[in-house]
Parts: sequence; C-alpha cells; structure tokens
Amino acid sequence: MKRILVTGALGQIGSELVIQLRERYGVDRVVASDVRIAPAGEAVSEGPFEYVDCTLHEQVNDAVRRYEVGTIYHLAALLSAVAEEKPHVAWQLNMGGLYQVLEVARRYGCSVFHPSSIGSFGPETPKELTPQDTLQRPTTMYGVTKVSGELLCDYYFRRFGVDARGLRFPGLISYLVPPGGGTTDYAVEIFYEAIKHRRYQCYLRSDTCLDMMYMPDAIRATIELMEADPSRLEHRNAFNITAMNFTPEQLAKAIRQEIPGFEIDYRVDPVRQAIADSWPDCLDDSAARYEWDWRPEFDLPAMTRDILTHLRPKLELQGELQV
Ligand code: AKB
Repeated sequence: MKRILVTGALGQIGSELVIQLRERYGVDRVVASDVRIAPAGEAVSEGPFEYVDCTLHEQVNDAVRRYEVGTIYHLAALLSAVAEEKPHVAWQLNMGGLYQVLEVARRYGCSVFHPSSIGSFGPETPKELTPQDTLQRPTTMYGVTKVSGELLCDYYFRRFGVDARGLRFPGLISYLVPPGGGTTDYAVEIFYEAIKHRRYQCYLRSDTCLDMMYMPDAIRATIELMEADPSRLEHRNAFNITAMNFTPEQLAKAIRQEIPGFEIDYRVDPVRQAIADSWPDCLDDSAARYEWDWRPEFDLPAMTRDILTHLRPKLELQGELQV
C-alpha cells in the first residue's frame, strides 16, 4: 500500500484525521505535513512529519515522490471569517494550494480528498433541506474558493482521471484542537467557557440555525468516502453531509442540561453574522446516505455529554480549571 500525505495536519481536522489514519493504516504509512513545525509531544509528531507549503509545487512534488504517496488529504486552507479578512491570501492558499496538489496528483496517480463546506452555498440557495445539486452563488471569498475547488476537483477527475472526492462539511465541533477563524467556531468556544465560567458571550444571533457535526463523525465520513466503491459514486465533489442543526440558544439549552445555571448572552459580530445568514439552515444529505451509506452517530445531546466528559479533565490537566 502506498503512503498517505495529509496537508494542514496541525489544523482542527488534520490533527484528528492523522491519528485515525495512522491507527487504521499504520504510523509509518501516514505523512503529516504543515507550514508549522509539529510541537514535540503532540500525537502528530509520533510519525513522519514534513514541512510542506502546498502553494509551492516543488514542495508538494518532493513529499509525494520521496514518500511514494498514493492518497493526499488536502486540508490546508483558511476558514470563512479569516478568509473574509484576508481575501487575497485566501485565494492564494485555498485555490493555489489545491491546484498544486491536483497537478502533483495527476503526475503521480494519487487520489485526493478535498473538503468543501456549507460555505459553498449562498443566500439564493434553498435554506431548508438544501439539495445536493442546487444553486451555489456564495457571497464570501471562502465560499468562492470552495465552489471553485469543487469544480476543479471534478474537472481533474473527468479530464485527467484523478480520483478526487470531497465533502461539504458543516460546522465541526471538537474538544481536542480548536478551529481558527471560522464562523461556526462559537459552537466549540461555548464548551470551554461553559466549563470555565458557566457563561458565554456569543457573536451570532440566538436564532442562527446552522448544520453541525461532532469531529468523530466527520473523520469517519472522510475515511469512509475515500474507501467508498467508486462504481457507486454518482457525485464526487462534494457531498452534502450533516449530523444535527441547531441555533446558539438550542446549544445553550443542551449544555444547561449538563451544567445547570449556564448562561449565554449575545454581542453580534456583523461580519460573522452576515456570513452565517448567507448559509443554509439544514442540508439534505440523502445522496451521501445512498451512494456510500453515510450515517452520523452523534446527535446534539450525545455530543454535548461526550465533549463535557472529555474536556473537563483536559482543562484540569492544563491547569485551566480549579479542581
Ligand atoms: C467555517 O465556519 O468557516 C467552517 C465551515 C462551516 O466551513 N467551520
């Protein structure tokens, strides 16, 4: 079996994906890469690690050639809020990086996983049960790069036979590695603040409904899609997937079941609110269910309990919590 290369391996998805891929295929088979050096003691440092700036062809090419890579999980990208602050950097990284990865994949016959997002939709997209195939006219730079990325991946599949597959991720929630610069990050921060201070100030309006998913489901979906029988795939880039959808108010209520007295108030950030308002409320993921048997395992109460169980001891260990 050829090796796997993960770009953006120190990010929110990468850190957990590398661990799962190594458990499944063997530590030496999975090469983690990023533009930061892996901190000693982190799980990703327990196997091969390479510095790779994926916008530079030579660096991607060298890593793929030297490690005899057969599959690239290309995760390096800017998220929505930070992409809106730095649209030029977002275009360079999100599109420039993907282009180099696809070019190298074409040369060496690699498969490619590329994450898309609910951010690939726009205000004119149907908001409820957003269909798999529908209008995509995003109004953010992040969304523009995500739709373009979906199209580019499909082009490389049709034109050059590159086995490129992707998922439209909803907001991803994890207690291991924090996200950076997303619009849905509130749904992670809220758990830290609930444990530490029993209160949270939310930057989105209380009734902002968005699709969300717990990270273990997202990692499983990624691996299952890449292992799916290609003859069953009518779609490729990219599949709608979701596990739950809720508003900040509903999330606060679920946390209150576990932490009585937890309080939330709101100070709306107009930039992130506008981004969230342009995204769907709830996706229809029936194509993923039909074509590769996608099923989420965690709903809101199950996720809330699991996060609180694991996050409290983690914060105690880091000295961020009085025992
Ligand atoms: C973001 O908020 O930018 C991401 C996403 C939904 O793609 N979490």
